[in-house]
Amino acid sequence: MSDPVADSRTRPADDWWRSAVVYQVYPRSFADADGDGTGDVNGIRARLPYLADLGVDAIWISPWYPSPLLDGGYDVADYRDINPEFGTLADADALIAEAHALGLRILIDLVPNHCSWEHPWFQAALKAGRGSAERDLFWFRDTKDGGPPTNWPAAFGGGAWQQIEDGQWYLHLFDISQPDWNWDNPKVIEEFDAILRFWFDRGVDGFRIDVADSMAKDPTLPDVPLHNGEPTREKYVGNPFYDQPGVHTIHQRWRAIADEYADTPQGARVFVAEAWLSPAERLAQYVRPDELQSAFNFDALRATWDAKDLREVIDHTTENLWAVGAPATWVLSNHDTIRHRTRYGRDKRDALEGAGVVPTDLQLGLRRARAAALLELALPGGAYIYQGDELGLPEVEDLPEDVLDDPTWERSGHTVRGRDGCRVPIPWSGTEPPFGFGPGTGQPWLPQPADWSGLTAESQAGDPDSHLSLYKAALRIRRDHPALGDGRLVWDADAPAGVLSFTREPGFRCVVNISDAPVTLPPHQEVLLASDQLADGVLPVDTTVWLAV
Ligand code: TEU
Repeated sequence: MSDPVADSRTRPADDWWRSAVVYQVYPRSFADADGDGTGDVNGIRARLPYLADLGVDAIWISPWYPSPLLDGGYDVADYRDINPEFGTLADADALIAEAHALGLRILIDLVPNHCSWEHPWFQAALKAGRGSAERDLFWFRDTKDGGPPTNWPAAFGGGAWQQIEDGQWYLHLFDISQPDWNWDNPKVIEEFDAILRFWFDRGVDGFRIDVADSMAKDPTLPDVPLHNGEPTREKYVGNPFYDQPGVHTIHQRWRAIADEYADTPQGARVFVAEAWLSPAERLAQYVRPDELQSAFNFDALRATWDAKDLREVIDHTTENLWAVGAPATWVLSNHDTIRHRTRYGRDKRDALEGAGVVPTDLQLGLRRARAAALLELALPGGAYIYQGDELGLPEVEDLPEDVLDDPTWERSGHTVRGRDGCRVPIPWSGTEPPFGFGPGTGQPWLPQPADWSGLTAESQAGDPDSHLSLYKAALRIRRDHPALGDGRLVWDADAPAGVLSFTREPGFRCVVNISDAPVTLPPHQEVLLASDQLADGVLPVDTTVWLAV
Protein backbone atom coordinates (compact mmCIF):
# COMPACT_ATOMS: atom_id res chain seq x y z
CA MET A 1 0.00 0.00 0.00
CA SER A 2 1.32 3.46 -0.79
CA ASP A 3 2.04 5.89 1.98
CA PRO A 4 -0.13 8.99 1.42
CA VAL A 5 2.19 11.37 3.25
CA ALA A 6 5.38 10.13 1.60
CA ASP A 7 3.70 10.23 -1.81
CA SER A 8 2.68 13.85 -1.28
CA ARG A 9 6.27 15.02 -1.51
CA THR A 10 6.27 14.11 -5.17
CA ARG A 11 2.82 15.54 -5.91
CA PRO A 12 2.43 18.84 -7.78
CA ALA A 13 2.41 22.24 -6.12
CA ASP A 14 -1.31 21.78 -5.63
CA ASP A 15 -0.38 20.29 -2.30
CA TRP A 16 1.28 23.47 -1.06
CA TRP A 17 -1.02 23.46 1.98
CA ARG A 18 0.44 20.21 3.32
CA SER A 19 3.55 22.02 4.48
CA ALA A 20 2.47 25.67 4.44
CA VAL A 21 3.40 28.16 7.11
CA VAL A 22 0.31 30.32 7.49
CA TYR A 23 0.38 33.74 9.17
CA GLN A 24 -2.83 34.83 10.90
CA VAL A 25 -3.83 38.44 10.44
CA TYR A 26 -6.45 39.83 12.82
CA PRO A 27 -7.36 42.80 10.62
CA ARG A 28 -8.50 45.17 13.34
CA SER A 29 -5.13 44.97 15.03
CA PHE A 30 -2.58 44.40 12.26
CA ALA A 31 -1.89 47.72 10.55
CA ASP A 32 -3.92 50.91 10.15
CA ALA A 33 -3.40 52.72 6.84
CA ASP A 34 -6.00 55.46 7.24
CA GLY A 35 -5.19 56.45 10.81
CA ASP A 36 -8.59 55.88 12.40
CA GLY A 37 -7.10 53.62 15.08
CA THR A 38 -8.45 50.42 13.52
CA GLY A 39 -6.44 48.17 11.23
CA ASP A 40 -7.60 47.88 7.63
CA VAL A 41 -7.12 46.12 4.31
CA ASN A 42 -4.76 48.77 2.98
CA GLY A 43 -2.72 48.39 6.15
CA ILE A 44 -2.33 44.68 5.38
CA ARG A 45 -1.38 45.55 1.78
CA ALA A 46 1.34 47.87 2.99
CA ARG A 47 2.79 45.09 5.13
CA LEU A 48 2.73 42.34 2.51
CA PRO A 49 6.45 42.85 1.75
CA TYR A 50 7.16 42.34 5.46
CA LEU A 51 5.27 39.03 5.40
CA ALA A 52 6.99 37.89 2.21
CA ASP A 53 10.34 38.78 3.73
CA LEU A 54 9.45 36.94 6.94
CA GLY A 55 9.13 33.88 4.74
CA VAL A 56 5.58 32.61 5.30
CA ASP A 57 3.65 30.85 2.53
CA ALA A 58 0.15 32.10 3.17
CA ILE A 59 -1.91 34.59 5.14
CA TRP A 60 -5.18 33.82 6.88
CA ILE A 61 -7.24 36.92 7.46
CA SER A 62 -9.78 36.79 10.31
CA PRO A 63 -13.25 38.12 9.30
CA TRP A 64 -13.14 41.36 7.34
CA TYR A 65 -16.84 41.53 6.43
CA PRO A 66 -19.37 44.24 7.30
CA SER A 67 -20.14 43.68 10.96
CA PRO A 68 -21.12 45.60 14.07
CA LEU A 69 -17.93 44.03 15.54
CA LEU A 70 -19.74 42.80 18.63
CA ASP A 71 -17.54 39.69 18.43
CA GLY A 72 -14.60 41.22 16.59
CA GLY A 73 -16.15 40.50 13.17
CA TYR A 74 -17.19 36.90 13.84
CA ASP A 75 -20.66 38.45 13.70
CA VAL A 76 -21.07 38.84 9.95
CA ALA A 77 -23.76 41.13 8.53
CA ASP A 78 -22.84 40.61 4.84
CA TYR A 79 -20.69 37.72 3.64
CA ARG A 80 -19.94 39.30 0.26
CA ASP A 81 -18.42 42.64 1.17
CA ILE A 82 -15.72 44.30 3.25
CA ASN A 83 -16.42 46.18 6.46
CA PRO A 84 -16.25 49.88 5.50
CA GLU A 85 -14.06 50.41 8.59
CA PHE A 86 -11.55 48.05 6.97
CA GLY A 87 -11.87 49.16 3.34
CA THR A 88 -13.64 48.13 0.16
CA LEU A 89 -13.98 45.11 -2.10
CA ALA A 90 -11.61 46.85 -4.51
CA ASP A 91 -9.00 47.01 -1.71
CA ALA A 92 -9.53 43.30 -1.07
CA ASP A 93 -9.09 42.50 -4.76
CA ALA A 94 -5.89 44.51 -4.81
CA LEU A 95 -4.65 42.73 -1.71
CA ILE A 96 -5.28 39.30 -3.23
CA ALA A 97 -3.47 40.25 -6.44
CA GLU A 98 -0.52 41.83 -4.64
CA ALA A 99 -0.16 38.90 -2.28
CA HIS A 100 -0.15 36.46 -5.18
CA ALA A 101 2.47 38.53 -6.95
CA LEU A 102 4.67 38.12 -3.87
CA GLY A 103 4.06 34.37 -3.78
CA LEU A 104 1.71 34.56 -0.78
CA ARG A 105 -1.56 32.62 -0.73
CA ILE A 106 -4.66 34.14 0.85
CA LEU A 107 -7.06 32.32 3.15
CA ILE A 108 -10.08 34.11 4.57
CA ASP A 109 -12.47 33.26 7.36
CA LEU A 110 -15.86 31.63 6.79
CA VAL A 111 -18.30 31.96 9.69
CA PRO A 112 -21.06 29.47 8.85
CA ASN A 113 -22.50 28.65 12.25
CA HIS A 114 -24.05 32.05 12.87
CA CYS A 115 -24.30 35.54 11.45
CA SER A 116 -24.82 38.95 13.02
CA TRP A 117 -28.24 40.07 14.16
CA GLU A 118 -27.73 42.86 11.64
CA HIS A 119 -27.75 40.36 8.76
CA PRO A 120 -30.76 41.26 6.53
CA TRP A 121 -32.10 37.69 6.67
CA PHE A 122 -32.20 37.77 10.45
CA GLN A 123 -33.84 41.18 10.43
CA ALA A 124 -36.44 39.81 8.00
CA ALA A 125 -36.97 36.77 10.22
CA LEU A 126 -37.70 38.97 13.23
CA LYS A 127 -40.36 40.85 11.24
CA ALA A 128 -41.87 37.83 9.48
CA GLY A 129 -43.34 36.14 12.54
CA ARG A 130 -43.64 32.59 13.84
CA GLY A 131 -43.86 29.72 11.40
CA SER A 132 -42.57 31.85 8.48
CA ALA A 133 -40.05 30.73 5.88
CA GLU A 134 -37.81 33.59 7.04
CA ARG A 135 -37.70 32.29 10.62
CA ASP A 136 -36.89 28.79 9.39
CA LEU A 137 -33.47 30.03 8.26
CA PHE A 138 -32.61 30.27 11.96
CA TRP A 139 -33.58 28.36 15.11
CA PHE A 140 -36.75 30.03 16.36
CA ARG A 141 -38.75 28.08 18.94
CA ASP A 142 -41.56 28.66 21.39
CA THR A 143 -41.22 28.72 25.15
CA LYS A 144 -40.86 25.36 26.85
CA ASP A 145 -42.08 24.88 30.44
CA GLY A 146 -42.17 28.64 30.85
CA GLY A 147 -38.54 29.10 29.80
CA PRO A 148 -36.15 28.71 26.88
CA PRO A 149 -36.47 25.67 24.59
CA THR A 150 -33.33 24.02 26.04
CA ASN A 151 -30.84 24.60 28.83
CA TRP A 152 -27.91 25.12 26.42
CA PRO A 153 -25.33 27.67 27.55
CA ALA A 154 -23.84 30.35 25.27
CA ALA A 155 -20.07 30.57 24.78
CA PHE A 156 -19.56 33.96 26.38
CA GLY A 157 -21.87 33.48 29.37
CA GLY A 158 -25.62 33.14 29.94
CA GLY A 159 -28.08 30.93 28.08
CA ALA A 160 -28.02 30.20 24.35
CA TRP A 161 -31.60 31.38 23.66
CA GLN A 162 -32.85 34.94 23.48
CA GLN A 163 -36.55 35.73 23.73
CA ILE A 164 -38.05 38.30 21.37
CA GLU A 165 -41.16 40.45 21.61
CA ASP A 166 -43.66 37.91 20.26
CA GLY A 167 -42.51 35.34 22.82
CA GLN A 168 -40.40 33.12 20.54
CA TRP A 169 -36.75 32.44 21.28
CA TYR A 170 -33.82 32.27 18.87
CA LEU A 171 -30.71 30.17 19.32
CA HIS A 172 -27.26 31.78 19.66
CA LEU A 173 -24.49 29.42 20.70
CA PHE A 174 -22.16 32.41 20.92
CA ASP A 175 -23.08 36.03 21.64
CA ILE A 176 -26.70 37.15 21.74
CA SER A 177 -25.86 39.14 18.58
CA GLN A 178 -24.89 35.93 16.70
CA PRO A 179 -28.04 33.95 15.73
CA ASP A 180 -27.31 30.38 14.60
CA TRP A 181 -28.17 29.45 11.01
CA ASN A 182 -30.47 26.48 10.47
CA TRP A 183 -28.37 24.16 8.32
CA ASP A 184 -31.35 21.86 7.77
CA ASN A 185 -32.78 24.55 5.50
CA PRO A 186 -31.65 24.17 1.84
CA LYS A 187 -31.61 27.93 1.35
CA VAL A 188 -28.83 28.23 3.95
CA ILE A 189 -26.85 25.46 2.26
CA GLU A 190 -27.17 27.12 -1.15
CA GLU A 191 -26.33 30.54 0.22
CA PHE A 192 -23.01 29.29 1.58
CA ASP A 193 -22.22 27.49 -1.68
CA ALA A 194 -22.63 30.85 -3.37
CA ILE A 195 -20.49 32.64 -0.77
CA LEU A 196 -17.65 30.17 -1.29
CA ARG A 197 -17.80 30.65 -5.05
CA PHE A 198 -17.98 34.42 -4.69
CA TRP A 199 -14.61 34.49 -2.92
CA PHE A 200 -12.98 31.66 -4.86
CA ASP A 201 -13.85 33.52 -8.06
CA ARG A 202 -12.17 36.61 -6.60
CA GLY A 203 -9.01 34.57 -6.14
CA VAL A 204 -8.85 33.53 -2.51
CA ASP A 205 -6.94 30.28 -2.05
CA GLY A 206 -9.07 28.91 0.74
CA PHE A 207 -11.02 29.35 3.94
CA ARG A 208 -10.53 28.85 7.60
CA ILE A 209 -13.87 27.46 8.81
CA ASP A 210 -15.04 28.97 12.09
CA VAL A 211 -16.45 26.47 14.61
CA ALA A 212 -16.44 23.82 11.88
CA ASP A 213 -17.96 21.29 14.28
CA SER A 214 -21.15 23.10 15.25
CA MET A 215 -23.38 23.86 12.24
CA ALA A 216 -25.53 20.73 12.58
CA LYS A 217 -27.81 20.46 15.59
CA ASP A 218 -29.78 17.55 17.02
CA PRO A 219 -33.29 18.59 15.84
CA THR A 220 -34.93 17.00 18.90
CA LEU A 221 -33.21 19.69 20.99
CA PRO A 222 -32.40 17.65 24.09
CA ASP A 223 -31.03 19.37 27.19
CA VAL A 224 -27.34 18.99 28.02
CA PRO A 225 -26.25 17.45 31.31
CA LEU A 226 -25.32 19.59 34.30
CA HIS A 227 -21.78 19.79 35.63
CA ASN A 228 -21.50 21.34 39.09
CA GLY A 229 -25.11 22.41 38.71
CA GLU A 230 -24.49 24.28 35.43
CA PRO A 231 -25.37 23.11 31.90
CA THR A 232 -22.16 22.08 30.17
CA ARG A 233 -20.62 23.15 26.88
CA GLU A 234 -18.32 20.18 27.04
CA LYS A 235 -17.99 18.38 23.73
CA TYR A 236 -19.02 14.96 25.03
CA VAL A 237 -19.92 12.41 22.35
CA GLY A 238 -23.58 13.00 21.53
CA ASN A 239 -23.60 16.70 22.46
CA PRO A 240 -26.61 18.12 20.55
CA PHE A 241 -24.73 21.08 19.06
CA TYR A 242 -21.14 19.89 18.63
CA ASP A 243 -19.68 17.26 16.34
CA GLN A 244 -23.08 16.06 15.10
CA PRO A 245 -22.80 13.70 12.10
CA GLY A 246 -24.51 16.29 9.84
CA VAL A 247 -21.45 18.56 9.80
CA HIS A 248 -19.61 16.06 7.63
CA THR A 249 -22.20 16.28 4.85
CA ILE A 250 -21.61 20.03 4.76
CA HIS A 251 -17.84 19.63 4.61
CA GLN A 252 -18.06 17.09 1.80
CA ARG A 253 -20.18 19.50 -0.17
CA TRP A 254 -17.68 22.34 0.30
CA ARG A 255 -14.76 20.09 -0.62
CA ALA A 256 -16.46 19.29 -3.92
CA ILE A 257 -16.82 23.03 -4.61
CA ALA A 258 -13.15 23.69 -3.79
CA ASP A 259 -12.13 20.83 -6.07
CA GLU A 260 -14.06 22.40 -8.98
CA TYR A 261 -11.20 24.92 -9.08
CA ALA A 262 -8.52 22.28 -9.69
CA ASP A 263 -7.94 23.46 -13.26
CA THR A 264 -7.48 27.14 -12.42
CA PRO A 265 -3.92 28.53 -12.22
CA GLN A 266 -4.03 28.45 -8.42
CA GLY A 267 -5.29 24.88 -8.31
CA ALA A 268 -7.96 23.43 -6.04
CA ARG A 269 -8.89 25.61 -3.10
CA VAL A 270 -8.39 24.51 0.50
CA PHE A 271 -9.90 24.60 3.96
CA VAL A 272 -8.64 24.52 7.50
CA ALA A 273 -11.15 23.54 10.18
CA GLU A 274 -11.38 25.34 13.46
CA ALA A 275 -12.76 22.68 15.77
CA TRP A 276 -11.61 22.40 19.36
CA LEU A 277 -12.06 18.64 19.38
CA SER A 278 -10.09 16.10 21.34
CA PRO A 279 -8.84 13.46 21.07
CA ALA A 280 -7.27 13.58 17.60
CA GLU A 281 -9.39 10.57 16.56
CA ARG A 282 -12.40 12.90 16.47
CA LEU A 283 -10.59 15.67 14.64
CA ALA A 284 -9.36 13.19 12.03
CA GLN A 285 -12.98 12.72 10.91
CA TYR A 286 -12.92 16.29 9.57
CA VAL A 287 -9.90 15.73 7.34
CA ARG A 288 -10.84 12.47 5.66
CA PRO A 289 -10.00 12.47 1.94
CA ASP A 290 -13.39 13.86 0.84
CA GLU A 291 -13.70 16.49 3.58
CA LEU A 292 -11.62 19.48 4.67
CA GLN A 293 -7.90 19.27 3.87
CA SER A 294 -6.60 20.32 7.27
CA ALA A 295 -7.59 21.27 10.80
CA PHE A 296 -5.97 23.30 13.54
CA ASN A 297 -4.27 21.09 16.07
CA PHE A 298 -5.37 22.70 19.31
CA ASP A 299 -3.97 19.83 21.36
CA ALA A 300 -0.57 21.28 20.47
CA LEU A 301 -1.70 24.73 21.62
CA ARG A 302 -3.07 23.30 24.85
CA ALA A 303 0.01 21.20 25.59
CA THR A 304 2.14 22.49 28.43
CA TRP A 305 5.89 23.09 28.03
CA ASP A 306 6.69 19.55 29.11
CA ALA A 307 8.53 16.88 27.13
CA LYS A 308 6.11 14.09 27.98
CA ASP A 309 3.01 16.15 27.16
CA LEU A 310 4.45 17.39 23.89
CA ARG A 311 5.66 13.98 22.79
CA GLU A 312 2.22 12.50 23.48
CA VAL A 313 0.49 15.23 21.49
CA ILE A 314 2.90 14.89 18.58
CA ASP A 315 2.51 11.10 18.43
CA HIS A 316 -1.23 11.07 18.88
CA THR A 317 -1.81 13.80 16.31
CA THR A 318 0.41 12.35 13.63
CA GLU A 319 -0.87 8.79 14.09
CA ASN A 320 -4.48 9.83 13.69
CA LEU A 321 -4.10 12.39 10.92
CA TRP A 322 -1.70 10.31 8.88
CA ALA A 323 -4.16 7.42 9.08
CA VAL A 324 -6.56 9.47 6.92
CA GLY A 325 -3.81 10.92 4.72
CA ALA A 326 -3.99 14.44 6.21
CA PRO A 327 -0.97 16.47 7.32
CA ALA A 328 -0.69 17.58 10.92
CA THR A 329 -0.77 21.29 11.73
CA TRP A 330 0.97 23.03 14.62
CA VAL A 331 -0.50 26.02 16.41
CA LEU A 332 0.88 27.87 19.43
CA SER A 333 -1.40 30.91 19.66
CA ASN A 334 -4.35 32.63 18.03
CA HIS A 335 -6.76 35.49 18.63
CA ASP A 336 -8.75 33.46 21.21
CA THR A 337 -5.98 32.36 23.57
CA ILE A 338 -3.43 33.80 25.94
CA ARG A 339 -0.25 34.42 23.96
CA HIS A 340 2.21 31.56 24.37
CA ARG A 341 5.12 33.70 25.54
CA THR A 342 2.97 34.45 28.58
CA ARG A 343 1.65 30.89 28.96
CA TYR A 344 5.12 29.40 28.84
CA GLY A 345 6.28 31.84 31.49
CA ARG A 346 3.86 30.30 33.97
CA ASP A 347 3.56 27.29 36.08
CA LYS A 348 2.73 24.49 33.67
CA ARG A 349 -0.71 23.65 34.94
CA ASP A 350 -2.05 27.19 34.82
CA ALA A 351 -1.09 27.80 31.24
CA LEU A 352 -4.42 28.64 29.58
CA GLU A 353 -6.35 29.98 32.56
CA GLY A 354 -6.36 32.82 34.98
CA ALA A 355 -5.29 35.88 33.03
CA GLY A 356 -3.70 38.45 35.27
CA VAL A 357 -3.72 36.44 38.47
CA VAL A 358 -0.91 33.97 37.84
CA PRO A 359 2.76 34.80 38.47
CA THR A 360 4.50 35.03 35.10
CA ASP A 361 8.19 35.13 34.16
CA LEU A 362 8.20 36.78 30.74
CA GLN A 363 11.94 36.25 30.20
CA LEU A 364 11.50 32.53 30.74
CA GLY A 365 8.42 32.66 28.52
CA LEU A 366 10.42 34.30 25.75
CA ARG A 367 13.19 31.74 25.97
CA ARG A 368 10.66 28.92 25.74
CA ALA A 369 8.76 30.67 22.95
CA ARG A 370 12.01 30.68 20.93
CA ALA A 371 12.56 27.00 21.61
CA ALA A 372 8.92 26.26 20.79
CA ALA A 373 9.14 28.12 17.47
CA LEU A 374 12.00 25.89 16.31
CA LEU A 375 10.14 22.80 17.50
CA GLU A 376 6.93 23.86 15.73
CA LEU A 377 8.69 24.65 12.47
CA ALA A 378 10.62 21.38 12.46
CA LEU A 379 7.58 19.13 12.91
CA PRO A 380 6.01 17.45 9.87
CA GLY A 381 3.03 19.25 8.32
CA GLY A 382 1.80 22.85 8.31
CA ALA A 383 2.38 25.56 10.92
CA TYR A 384 0.47 28.67 12.01
CA ILE A 385 1.95 31.92 13.24
CA TYR A 386 -0.40 34.36 14.94
CA GLN A 387 0.47 38.00 14.22
CA GLY A 388 3.00 39.17 16.78
CA ASP A 389 4.23 35.64 17.63
CA GLU A 390 7.23 36.44 15.47
CA LEU A 391 7.91 39.53 17.60
CA GLY A 392 7.61 37.62 20.88
CA LEU A 393 4.67 39.72 22.05
CA PRO A 394 3.32 38.85 25.50
CA GLU A 395 -0.35 38.86 26.47
CA VAL A 396 -1.43 42.32 27.66
CA GLU A 397 -3.06 41.51 30.97
CA ASP A 398 -3.56 44.96 32.43
CA LEU A 399 -5.85 46.57 29.86
CA PRO A 400 -8.09 49.07 31.67
CA GLU A 401 -11.59 47.70 32.17
CA ASP A 402 -13.20 50.52 30.22
CA VAL A 403 -11.47 49.49 26.98
CA LEU A 404 -12.36 45.79 27.16
CA ASP A 405 -14.29 44.87 24.04
CA ASP A 406 -14.62 41.06 24.03
CA PRO A 407 -18.29 40.10 24.62
CA THR A 408 -17.03 37.74 27.34
CA TRP A 409 -16.48 40.75 29.64
CA GLU A 410 -20.12 41.91 29.50
CA ARG A 411 -21.72 38.46 29.29
CA SER A 412 -19.79 37.14 32.26
CA GLY A 413 -21.04 40.02 34.36
CA HIS A 414 -17.52 41.50 34.44
CA THR A 415 -15.96 38.38 35.92
CA VAL A 416 -13.97 37.11 32.90
CA ARG A 417 -11.89 39.70 31.06
CA GLY A 418 -11.86 37.80 27.77
CA ARG A 419 -9.52 37.76 24.81
CA ASP A 420 -8.54 41.38 24.20
CA GLY A 421 -5.07 40.87 25.68
CA CYS A 422 -3.90 38.93 22.62
CA ARG A 423 -5.54 41.40 20.20
CA VAL A 424 -3.55 44.51 21.06
CA PRO A 425 -2.39 46.28 17.87
CA ILE A 426 1.00 45.31 16.48
CA PRO A 427 3.99 47.54 17.30
CA TRP A 428 5.78 48.23 14.02
CA SER A 429 8.23 51.04 14.69
CA GLY A 430 9.15 54.02 16.83
CA THR A 431 9.53 54.46 20.56
CA GLU A 432 6.02 55.21 21.79
CA PRO A 433 2.42 54.23 21.05
CA PRO A 434 1.01 53.82 18.44
CA PHE A 435 4.41 52.36 17.44
CA GLY A 436 3.72 52.88 13.75
CA PHE A 437 0.44 50.94 13.88
CA GLY A 438 -1.15 53.90 12.11
CA PRO A 439 0.15 57.17 10.73
CA GLY A 440 0.73 60.06 13.15
CA THR A 441 0.11 59.87 16.85
CA GLY A 442 -3.55 58.77 16.90
CA GLN A 443 -4.07 55.94 19.37
CA PRO A 444 -5.28 52.47 18.36
CA TRP A 445 -8.59 50.90 19.37
CA LEU A 446 -6.87 48.99 22.18
CA PRO A 447 -3.98 50.74 23.97
CA GLN A 448 -0.48 49.31 23.54
CA PRO A 449 1.85 49.03 26.56
CA ALA A 450 4.20 52.02 26.69
CA ASP A 451 7.22 49.72 27.08
CA TRP A 452 6.89 47.90 23.74
CA SER A 453 9.56 49.90 21.88
CA GLY A 454 12.02 47.00 22.10
CA LEU A 455 9.43 44.68 20.55
CA THR A 456 8.72 46.61 17.36
CA ALA A 457 9.38 44.96 14.02
CA GLU A 458 11.72 47.83 13.17
CA SER A 459 13.85 47.50 16.29
CA GLN A 460 14.11 43.72 15.88
CA ALA A 461 14.88 43.75 12.17
CA GLY A 462 18.45 44.97 12.67
CA ASP A 463 19.25 42.65 15.57
CA PRO A 464 20.50 39.20 14.55
CA ASP A 465 19.60 37.80 17.99
CA SER A 466 16.03 39.07 18.01
CA HIS A 467 12.90 36.93 18.03
CA LEU A 468 12.05 38.19 14.55
CA SER A 469 15.47 37.25 13.21
CA LEU A 470 15.10 33.76 14.66
CA TYR A 471 11.76 33.30 12.87
CA LYS A 472 13.21 34.58 9.61
CA ALA A 473 16.23 32.31 9.81
CA ALA A 474 14.05 29.31 10.67
CA LEU A 475 11.62 29.99 7.84
CA ARG A 476 14.46 30.39 5.36
CA ILE A 477 15.96 27.04 6.35
CA ARG A 478 12.54 25.39 6.36
CA ARG A 479 11.88 26.57 2.83
CA ASP A 480 15.15 25.21 1.44
CA HIS A 481 15.71 22.07 3.46
CA PRO A 482 14.33 18.94 1.80
CA ALA A 483 13.64 17.26 5.16
CA LEU A 484 11.29 19.99 6.44
CA GLY A 485 7.60 20.60 5.82
CA ASP A 486 5.41 17.62 5.02
CA GLY A 487 6.74 14.13 5.68
CA ARG A 488 7.66 11.92 8.62
CA LEU A 489 9.74 12.03 11.77
CA VAL A 490 11.57 9.32 13.69
CA TRP A 491 12.23 9.74 17.41
CA ASP A 492 15.89 9.29 18.37
CA ALA A 493 16.47 6.47 20.81
CA ASP A 494 19.52 8.12 22.39
CA ALA A 495 17.68 11.16 23.80
CA PRO A 496 17.99 11.73 27.58
CA ALA A 497 14.86 12.10 29.73
CA GLY A 498 13.13 15.45 29.24
CA VAL A 499 14.62 15.90 25.78
CA LEU A 500 12.61 15.73 22.56
CA SER A 501 14.84 14.58 19.75
CA PHE A 502 13.78 13.49 16.30
CA THR A 503 15.34 12.94 12.92
CA ARG A 504 13.85 13.81 9.55
CA GLU A 505 15.32 12.52 6.33
CA PRO A 506 17.44 13.58 4.67
CA GLY A 507 19.96 14.58 7.28
CA PHE A 508 18.08 16.75 9.77
CA ARG A 509 17.79 16.43 13.52
CA CYS A 510 15.87 18.62 15.96
CA VAL A 511 16.70 18.48 19.68
CA VAL A 512 14.64 20.32 22.33
CA ASN A 513 15.91 20.38 25.89
CA ILE A 514 12.95 20.59 28.29
CA SER A 515 14.79 18.85 31.12
CA ASP A 516 16.22 20.78 34.06
CA ALA A 517 19.90 20.44 33.11
CA PRO A 518 22.04 21.10 30.03
CA VAL A 519 22.61 18.06 27.79
CA THR A 520 25.42 17.16 25.42
CA LEU A 521 24.66 17.66 21.74
CA PRO A 522 24.44 14.42 19.78
CA PRO A 523 26.98 13.83 16.98
CA HIS A 524 26.32 16.16 14.02
CA GLN A 525 27.92 17.76 11.00
CA GLU A 526 26.78 21.29 11.58
CA VAL A 527 24.53 23.44 13.75
CA LEU A 528 21.94 24.92 11.38
CA LEU A 529 20.16 27.08 13.93
CA ALA A 530 19.68 27.30 17.68
CA SER A 531 17.07 29.16 19.70
CA ASP A 532 19.76 30.49 22.07
CA GLN A 533 23.54 30.52 22.51
CA LEU A 534 25.04 27.03 22.64
CA ALA A 535 27.89 26.59 25.06
CA ASP A 536 30.66 24.22 23.96
CA GLY A 537 28.82 21.26 22.51
CA VAL A 538 26.10 21.60 25.15
CA LEU A 539 22.39 22.35 24.71
CA PRO A 540 21.11 24.56 27.57
CA VAL A 541 17.72 24.12 29.24
CA ASP A 542 14.69 25.42 27.28
CA THR A 543 16.65 25.54 24.05
CA THR A 544 16.11 23.93 20.65
CA VAL A 545 18.78 23.19 18.08
CA TRP A 546 18.51 22.19 14.42
CA LEU A 547 21.39 19.96 13.34
CA ALA A 548 22.63 18.69 10.00
CA VAL A 549 23.38 15.01 10.54
O1 TEU B 1 -14.02 30.41 18.21
C1 TEU B 1 -14.71 29.25 18.55
C2 TEU B 1 -14.44 28.81 19.91
O2 TEU B 1 -14.56 27.66 20.23
C3 TEU B 1 -14.02 29.90 20.83
O3 TEU B 1 -15.14 30.71 20.94
C4 TEU B 1 -13.60 29.51 22.17
O4 TEU B 1 -14.56 28.71 22.81
C5 TEU B 1 -13.44 30.76 22.94
O5 TEU B 1 -12.72 31.68 22.16
C6 TEU B 1 -12.71 30.51 24.20
O6 TEU B 1 -12.28 31.70 24.74
C7 TEU B 1 -14.34 31.01 17.02
C8 TEU B 1 -13.52 32.26 16.82
O7 TEU B 1 -12.17 31.92 16.74
C9 TEU B 1 -13.82 33.22 17.94
O8 TEU B 1 -13.04 34.37 17.86
C10 TEU B 1 -15.29 33.58 17.85
O9 TEU B 1 -15.62 34.37 18.95
C11 TEU B 1 -16.17 32.35 17.84
O10 TEU B 1 -15.72 31.35 16.94
C12 TEU B 1 -17.56 32.71 17.39
O11 TEU B 1 -17.55 32.98 16.02
